[in-house]
Amino acid sequence: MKELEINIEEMRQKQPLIHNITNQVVMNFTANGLYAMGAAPVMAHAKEEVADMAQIADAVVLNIGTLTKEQVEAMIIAGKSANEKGVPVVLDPVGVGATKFRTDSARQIIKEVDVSLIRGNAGEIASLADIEVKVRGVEGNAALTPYAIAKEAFGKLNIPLAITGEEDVVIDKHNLYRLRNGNPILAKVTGTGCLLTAIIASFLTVQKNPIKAAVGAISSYNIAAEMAFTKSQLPGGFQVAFLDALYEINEKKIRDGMIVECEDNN
Ligand code: ATP
Ligand code: TZP
Ligand code: MG
Ligand code: MG
Repeated sequence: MKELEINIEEMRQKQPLIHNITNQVVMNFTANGLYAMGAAPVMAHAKEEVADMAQIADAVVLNIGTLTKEQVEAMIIAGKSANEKGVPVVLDPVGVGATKFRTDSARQIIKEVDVSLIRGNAGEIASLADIEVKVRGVEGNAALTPYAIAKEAFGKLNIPLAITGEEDVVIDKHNLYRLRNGNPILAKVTGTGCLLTAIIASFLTVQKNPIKAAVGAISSYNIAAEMAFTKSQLPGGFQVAFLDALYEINEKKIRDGMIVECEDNN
């Protein structure tokens, strides 16, 4: 495989401003995680200001975790405004498949906004693409493998995808990557998926190819999680150690630790 671009140092150099319209559960963790990684967060949700904020940001994150009708409207305003200026937009379809409102809202967003990449768990991505699965709350439980879901969902949505879980699968029309870093404790700390989506957005500000940005971001993130787990194996301590590891992760540690396979997708 050709040497992968990681882009973490360019991202830190740029200190990109990431405009997050995100859920109430993860706002503080997302802001701290972006700072630790080297980006700068701003949370702005009001319909009156999101168009302006999206245009001064380097990337926009739309996360429907605690959505309301007004917030979905704000996301569409922000997304369209970002599109006008070529600012990349990343979607986290939290809980899609659990309720009709979530599914309809996420589908409306991708219809109206040009989204660079969608990051979700297998159940969410499958539900978004109308592949039959059960989603319980914000956790997916799909019978198909993430690999199979990635192929089928990309075929239907035609938007670059990052499906995370024990194995992460990242796909666009040319390539499919399988990534095998991380630690299961990540699923016991709320917001680790949401923060990852925001970190992918920060990598997209320096790497225009969405799936290359996602591969660099996911590997950086999951190797930081492996480092943190050596410091604390309990959810509370892990959360703190993880923020520290995001601050300490570097290109050498990522290249030494990353487990990745790439194949053609055609
Ligand atoms: P869920 O609500 O199902 O937990 P999520 O949106 O929080 O979904 P995850 O799929 O849990 O997102 O992904 C968050 C991070 O945790 C990713 O970096 C992913 O690679 C990692 N991760 C999740 N489960 C595991 C696992 N079993 N082993 C290793 N890493 C994991
Ligand atoms: N409920 C609504 S949003 C949210 C919960 C628990 C946070 C989900 O975070 P993540 O990153 O998908 O685990
Ligand atoms: Mg989670
Ligand atoms: Mg999630």
